[in-house]
Amino acid sequence: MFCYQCQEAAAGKGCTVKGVCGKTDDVANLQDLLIYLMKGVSALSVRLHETGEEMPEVNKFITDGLFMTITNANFDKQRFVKKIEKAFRLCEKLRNRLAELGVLYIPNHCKCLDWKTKTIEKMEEKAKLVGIFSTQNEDIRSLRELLTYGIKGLAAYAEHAANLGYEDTELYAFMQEGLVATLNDNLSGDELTGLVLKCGSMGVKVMALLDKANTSTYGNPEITKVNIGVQNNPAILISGHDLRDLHDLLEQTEGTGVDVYTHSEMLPAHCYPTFKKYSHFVGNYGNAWWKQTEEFEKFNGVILFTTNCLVPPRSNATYSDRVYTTGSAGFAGFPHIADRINGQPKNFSQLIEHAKKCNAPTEIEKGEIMGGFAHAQVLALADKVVDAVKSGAIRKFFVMAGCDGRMKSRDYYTQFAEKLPHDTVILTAGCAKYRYNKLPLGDIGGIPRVLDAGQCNDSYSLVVIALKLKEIFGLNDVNDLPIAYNIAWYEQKAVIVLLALLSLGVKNIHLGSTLPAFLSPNVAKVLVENFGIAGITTVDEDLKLFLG
Ligand code: FSO
Ligand code: SF4
Repeated sequence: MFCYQCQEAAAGKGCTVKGVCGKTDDVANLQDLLIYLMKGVSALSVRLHETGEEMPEVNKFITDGLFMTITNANFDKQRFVKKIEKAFRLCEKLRNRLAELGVLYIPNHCKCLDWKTKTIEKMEEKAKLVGIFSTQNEDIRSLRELLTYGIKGLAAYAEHAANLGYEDTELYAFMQEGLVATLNDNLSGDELTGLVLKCGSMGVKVMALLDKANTSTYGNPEITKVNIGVQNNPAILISGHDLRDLHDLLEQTEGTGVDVYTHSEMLPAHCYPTFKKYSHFVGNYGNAWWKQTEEFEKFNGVILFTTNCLVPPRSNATYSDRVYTTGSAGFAGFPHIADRINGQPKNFSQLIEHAKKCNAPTEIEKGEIMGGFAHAQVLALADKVVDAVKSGAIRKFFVMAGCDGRMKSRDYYTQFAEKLPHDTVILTAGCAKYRYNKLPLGDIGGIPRVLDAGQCNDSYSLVVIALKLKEIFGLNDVNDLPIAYNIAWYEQKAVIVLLALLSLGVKNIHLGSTLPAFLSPNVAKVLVENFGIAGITTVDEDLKLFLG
């Protein structure tokens, strides 16, 4: 195996024996094979689009297949085998339809279109030949992978929006065209860079679509204090990002005596008006994803993963028989709740019956944290915020959105937040917030010093806020605002968020805790020269730099 798609890539280079994330060699290879086959399916599908037709089944397959290969989403070998078999069937179906339409020539014809097998052994053999190193040139490889990872992030957000009935065929078309572009040996580095930037603008589109899906369905997030203690009922802990799954679960647990808590990235759900109505939706349990192995032991109840970040349980874990997955998430041995059929709710009855037999959660902390500062809520407070900036009460905003991770070096973000001067405000989104959202950082004239917009996809909210402030202050350039960007990344959804910010012209973003291993020195140089992207150093040095 070779994988370097996330921030934890072994030794800052890539995982070769087993993923630091826990992904095994065979699963990593099958993920490579699936990506390879999805390029073939996409080549056929793009050709079909040219005739004015499309197959919704293919859009769903590509979106879901990409999402399943994101870091920490799916570790279940059998699910990848099934997906690979589905790729063969879809190739067949697309070829037949194209033949009916008289289309025989497929540009960028991928060798994967000529390869097929029925055995897992042959899949495993083939997988070893189609990984990242099948592109020889280091810079082209880097750009192809950067594009692929951006598209994976895009797919994740598109899937959440689609689950709520919001779709945009342009996004599906771009995912497929982007995958096909990675097969094209005639594309120059500049052309691939152009596609990477286009991927960023698609990122803005998908986040806007998901924002519309979430807020039209569940209302605009409101300032909310979220309980982090526990109650006495047995409970289900829901993790991941999918709000439709949460909604189905809340509906089905109502009146059963089973409480529902959020974990990690599901925390912001408490701020949506629709979800606030459920009295058994009682709070958030624990912290960012990587603390789950410790926290799930104490939760005592049933755990449901709707997406990443799933950490394989230790061999002596006591909670392994209480975990379920659904959607793109998967882990061999954890029961998987099937997809919804024709938009009908998923069936969570198995989890609910299981939860009833469990003990109530053990309290690990007490108190409340505040959230709900998505764009509508912040813009409702715009006058207050603008006055605070004009009077000098707020000197600078720090966008510290992104992801958390288990590396010790991530303490940087806690210390950075602690050492920020009292006339600064942190704008956050994503699980990065857990590094400082429980610190007593206070407020500035009633404006909390940590404004949490929500999940990583709600970084879109931060963009809306920045653009509105630019307008209010009559500036021509978003980079003239008193906003600094000190972003923490971990996996591929953070890649699409970063590309989206670049496509909006945001410059001088600092990215940590380390720069991506998949950036070749030349590609990194392009990002530094054109966008001022930089890494992080020490808290004190960076504070000096940011505060000028
Ligand atoms: Fe975090 Fe995981 Fe939301 Fe990611 S829980 S790391 S960028 O999946 O998606 O922020
Ligand atoms: Fe390594 Fe990250 Fe790939 Fe997992 S996803 S194998 S940790 S680079």
